[in-house]
Amino acid sequence: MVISSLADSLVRGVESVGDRVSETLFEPVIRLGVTGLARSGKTVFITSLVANLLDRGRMPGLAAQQEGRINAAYLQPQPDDTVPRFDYENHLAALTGPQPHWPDSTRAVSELRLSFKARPAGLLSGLQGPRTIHLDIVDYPGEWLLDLALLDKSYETWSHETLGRIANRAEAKAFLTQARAVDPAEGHDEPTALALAKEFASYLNAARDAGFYDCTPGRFLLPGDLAGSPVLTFAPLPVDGHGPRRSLHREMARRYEAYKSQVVKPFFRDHFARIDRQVVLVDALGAIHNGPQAVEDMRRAMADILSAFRPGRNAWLSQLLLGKRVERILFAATKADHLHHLQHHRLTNIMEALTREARDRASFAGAETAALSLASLRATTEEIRNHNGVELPCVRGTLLDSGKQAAFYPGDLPEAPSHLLGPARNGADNWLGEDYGFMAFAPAHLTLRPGDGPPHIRLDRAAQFLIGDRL
Ligand SMILES: Nc1nc2c(ncn2[C@@H]2O[C@H](COP(=O)(O)OP(=O)(O)OP(=O)(O)O)[C@@H](O)[C@H]2O)c(=O)[nH]1
Ligand SMILES: [Mg+2]
Repeated sequence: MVISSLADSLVRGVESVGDRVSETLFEPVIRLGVTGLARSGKTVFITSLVANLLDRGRMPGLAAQQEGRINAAYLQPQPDDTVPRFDYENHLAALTGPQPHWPDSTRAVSELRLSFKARPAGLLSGLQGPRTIHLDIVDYPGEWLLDLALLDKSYETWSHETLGRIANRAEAKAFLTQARAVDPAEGHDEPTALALAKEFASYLNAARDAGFYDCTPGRFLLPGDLAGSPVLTFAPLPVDGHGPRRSLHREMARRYEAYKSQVVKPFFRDHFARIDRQVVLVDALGAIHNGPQAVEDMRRAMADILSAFRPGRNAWLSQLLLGKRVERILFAATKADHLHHLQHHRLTNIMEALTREARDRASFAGAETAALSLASLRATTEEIRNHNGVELPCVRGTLLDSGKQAAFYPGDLPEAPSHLLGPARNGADNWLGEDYGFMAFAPAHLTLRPGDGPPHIRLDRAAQFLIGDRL
């Protein structure tokens, strides 16, 4: 343990000296991390952000653009040769082609480099020519951040906590029955271990689909080329003490440790430790639609995610980061085009309240944080409809399942966020007096003018907060 953290910090030290030299002498690099739980809108966000940074006609909120300082923006080969490239062209073609559709779900880390030629702001502007600034965007699943909590826990503690937390979940029933039927002190045999791991993975998938956020170990959901390998063939078991040699218990504990050192740590070392700016995408409207429990879950997930950015609590991560920290974190509620703009400030208020609570809960100090609501790709138009003498602010779009046009009123979000967050915290089963609908819209047909990116809501403000000060 001591040796590995020393080695890690050495590598990190050498890297950061290199980073610093190239940053000050040559071309500055901003590494922007984009994360969020499954289906929160990461792929659409990155695609539309890049398209709108290349063609900036709809980015008035980006100061460097407004001040006419960006001479050019273009895609370049990314710096990391072993990380898959973010499939920008295909995702953009899906969203803006003749038959617009949402891109497929993506299940791995990926990266894209966008470079700017921009003149510096202020006094230097007239004196210096344009500089090149690189923006490396890294897309990774939010579940991988939640894995950080495993590093502090032994297999026994993790088993105990996990089994306690999932005891009453319908999705976990089959797994729990199977886990109770084995004796962890018995000798290890591979078919038993495999069967347990498989059932646990299907529980995690069902839990994620049901809207639970605490679906770790994260790699069980996105195994990629680790599928079937021993680091993903373990599960929590009702264990006591340390278990006899060669027992199922010992072997499970060994694999859990291997997962930590060979899956979790490399992710933090290779990707996370180099991020300067971070956006956390949250499907807040989806959670509100799913009810108070889902909102409470989302609040906890935000706090847990934030605690990964406050490495003080984790000795290994603090060593790795050596005082370097993410400078800005944006929590963004996605898919705001499901609401008429009259309600947008209410969604933003809810995000702000959630972010504040997450900061308090993680007793977070460090990075600058902000919250806003946005739509990466605006799929609706607005209209006011009269319903029984009441004017309802609606949105209109093409329904995803039937392809028909429909107007939709999602419900009246409260002016005070506490009217939602209070019941959520107090364990209410449903919202009193109000139902919040959710409708899946297809992306709209677009005819883009030259120089314009795809239509969005507040993507320019998100970009200004995340990178505006460095352009
Ligand atoms: N109306 C609307 N829907 C959106 C927007 N962004 C995302 N969506 C919806 O959310 C879904 C998920 O978006 P993705 O960008 O694929 O989400 P993701 O986080 O990359 O999802 P995974 O790769 O599965 O983790 C899309 O298929 C759309 O249905 C938006 O700006 N407006
Ligand atoms: Mg994706």
